[in-house]
Amino acid sequence: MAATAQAQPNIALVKYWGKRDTRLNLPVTGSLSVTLDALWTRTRIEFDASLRHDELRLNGAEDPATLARASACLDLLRRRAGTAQRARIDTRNNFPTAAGLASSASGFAALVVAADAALGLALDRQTLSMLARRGSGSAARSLFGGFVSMAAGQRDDGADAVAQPLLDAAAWPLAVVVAVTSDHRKQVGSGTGMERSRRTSPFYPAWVDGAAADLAAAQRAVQARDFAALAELSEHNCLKMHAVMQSSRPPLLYWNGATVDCMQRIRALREETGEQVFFTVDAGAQVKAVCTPDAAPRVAAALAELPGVAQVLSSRLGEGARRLDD
Ligand code: 2P0
Repeated sequence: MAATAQAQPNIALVKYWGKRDTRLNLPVTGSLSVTLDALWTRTRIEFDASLRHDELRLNGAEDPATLARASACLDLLRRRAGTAQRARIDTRNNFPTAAGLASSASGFAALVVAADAALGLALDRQTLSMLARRGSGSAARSLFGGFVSMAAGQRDDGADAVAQPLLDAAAWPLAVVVAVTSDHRKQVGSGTGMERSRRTSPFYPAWVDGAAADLAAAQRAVQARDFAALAELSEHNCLKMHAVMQSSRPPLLYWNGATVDCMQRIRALREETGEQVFFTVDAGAQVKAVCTPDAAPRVAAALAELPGVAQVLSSRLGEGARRLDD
């Protein structure tokens, strides 16, 4: 009744920002992401009949908010296994938690894979993706490696709101350089922020209207391995999402000065020195530069020298969530 799993965060190039059902965590729009390799969450779970409550340690410390979300997700797996046993969860990230580096994506993907193994359920990947989505919308994508497509789905029960693999990491081995400009927890979480944008941003309807076309164009760019097309589309989609965030009331301004400096530097590297690189930014101040592997050391050096950049992390694209030996 114990198992360990590892999952890596994913970075969305076509973003998810808005839910059509907050209880089932159903997205309004589809999304497209790349799964990383070097950043990971490792989670060990042990079901124990003597426990009265679930217990969770995140990087060695108790974390009541994460425990509540993890328990709710585990209930879905317990129901399928026909057990009420509580679990001891030990989860670790090798990168800053909840600072816009998608720790909830890798966290819930690792949790469902570990729980599935510990309970002997042997669920298929689509079902695991659906269960991870209930924990965190973006986690559905971390079940798969390389380039991943997430459907908005049409069903009210969410059975078709799942991710699927689009292209293997080996088929287009890009790199991602992350410029960490803040390691503080973000002030407004994604779920709260999305609801605020849906209710208050005058740009939200336009965001939803354009999403399907952005997703289709990004899928074509990935299939054709067309870097320039993917770069243009990804930066457009990212800035459009931030326009929705910033026009919400009260505003969601996740950037700091260094975030903007990184975006400008990345554009200059591409437009003035011809590097194959583009940026994307999520609900946090970190900047992710997607580039060719040969460009990665130069991109990392250029970002590291900017004031306000505390740390630069480099990663290749990686595999989906998987079980580890205990
Ligand atoms: C994404 N983000 O597509 C977008 C872009 C942040 C900005 O998915 O409420 O933590 O748990 O479903 O998955 C972050 O949102 O939100 C996210 P919930 P989640 O990656």
